[in-house]
Amino acid sequence: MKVAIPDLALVALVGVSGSGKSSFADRHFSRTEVVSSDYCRGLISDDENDQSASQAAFDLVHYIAAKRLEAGRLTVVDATNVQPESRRALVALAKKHHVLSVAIVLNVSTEVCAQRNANRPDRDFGPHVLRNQNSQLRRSMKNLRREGFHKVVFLNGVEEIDNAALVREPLWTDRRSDHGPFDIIGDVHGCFDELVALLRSLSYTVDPDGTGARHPDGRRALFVGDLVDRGPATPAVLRLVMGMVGAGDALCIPGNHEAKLLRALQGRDVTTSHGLAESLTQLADEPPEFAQQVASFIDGLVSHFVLDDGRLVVAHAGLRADMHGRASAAVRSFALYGDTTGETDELGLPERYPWAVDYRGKAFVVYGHTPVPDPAWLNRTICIDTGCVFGGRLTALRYPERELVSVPAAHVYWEPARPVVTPEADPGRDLADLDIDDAGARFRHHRGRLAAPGVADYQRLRSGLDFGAEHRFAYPARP
Ligand SMILES: [Mn+2]
Repeated sequence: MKVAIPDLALVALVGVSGSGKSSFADRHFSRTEVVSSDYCRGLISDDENDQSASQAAFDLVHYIAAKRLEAGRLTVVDATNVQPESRRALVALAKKHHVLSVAIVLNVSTEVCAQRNANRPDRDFGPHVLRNQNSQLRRSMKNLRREGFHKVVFLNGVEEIDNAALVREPLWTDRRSDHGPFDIIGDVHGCFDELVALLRSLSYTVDPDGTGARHPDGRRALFVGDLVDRGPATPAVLRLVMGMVGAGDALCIPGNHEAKLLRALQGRDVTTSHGLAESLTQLADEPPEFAQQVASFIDGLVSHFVLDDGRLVVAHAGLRADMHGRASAAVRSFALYGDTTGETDELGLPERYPWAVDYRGKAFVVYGHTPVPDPAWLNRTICIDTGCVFGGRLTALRYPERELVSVPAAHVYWEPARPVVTPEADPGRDLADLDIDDAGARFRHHRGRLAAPGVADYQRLRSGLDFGAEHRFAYPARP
């Protein structure tokens, strides 16, 4: 039986004493990947069977597992895990470190387990222990999926356990082996003419029917999401991008506008503000199967990509370093919507933390989502949404060259809800809250020059961030 597990995950083995967890772990994982409660009990009390050391042993199991997950290492917890509380702690640990959780149940008859334990002098506990574990396991098996494990695998009987073949699969976000080169394209928002112009200026040949485009040197476009809404030609943009992705000429990640369009196409109840109504109207003029194709295209998009040996991360709204290549609802939410404060401002727009100011990761993070007048590198991050639909420009970042290429918008297709706000116009906000000296020490320009930051840099940053039609950044004082 083939069992696929993600190559970054917290794996909980679940089974009673004598079900063969440790030998299963030995066969399928390296010694350092397995954190065993017995072993940790021994580390603490010099006796792997000293039940009085169990609490301390599990503290240690969780501590080691946490350190491994933090480091991005697959971690297997070899313990009975037949009690809901013990599993709850593991699911929480996986969630905290944004990794997937897998439960592998070794379901072996009590007789076999009792027999195996009888052959081991160190396991001289009474039959009631095994009976208790077994009844806990029976009850557990029904609930595992509801407990929050991403994947639950049942191996029933000795034969199935012995014949299991584990296959490690990379996460969908993991494109580290893909080295590009890429032309990373910012928020298009239905601006088809500008997209075609940008692709041509990047030397792509665009098919006359608008169903594909390719680069003579095999470069690929990489769309940062928000292809749709507000602009005049959302279906045409989708047709071209879907064609390019299908032919291997482009990659695409989703933006918040795709996520909402998908919910609308699925018949869910959504408000049609921020340009969604325009997309739905335009899609209504297309053949019905096109909307279906769009829905399945969006549904298949992965929250973000880690590329080029981990040197490049692309996410619609950016991504904190500790979330790169990870998988959780929080990662997806950050990648699509950014780091929201949970507050809204006087226009009912979400307030956001300027995560890039605090970014200290090694990977370049390229993102869109928050329109800026001029893309600028900040701590190895760059926003390339230059507000085309608001009459700005459509911008691409060529990677690895890190050159910016832009085409101007032909029109103002959508009035921004919020005008450009400069610090002078908003004196109530104290730039000192940004801790300029600290953040500024890492303020780099893309030509590799370490620039001394000045208020001007932050004015540019601020005015850019405040240009967004639906976004506003909060500048909380640092603790
Ligand atoms: Mn967006």
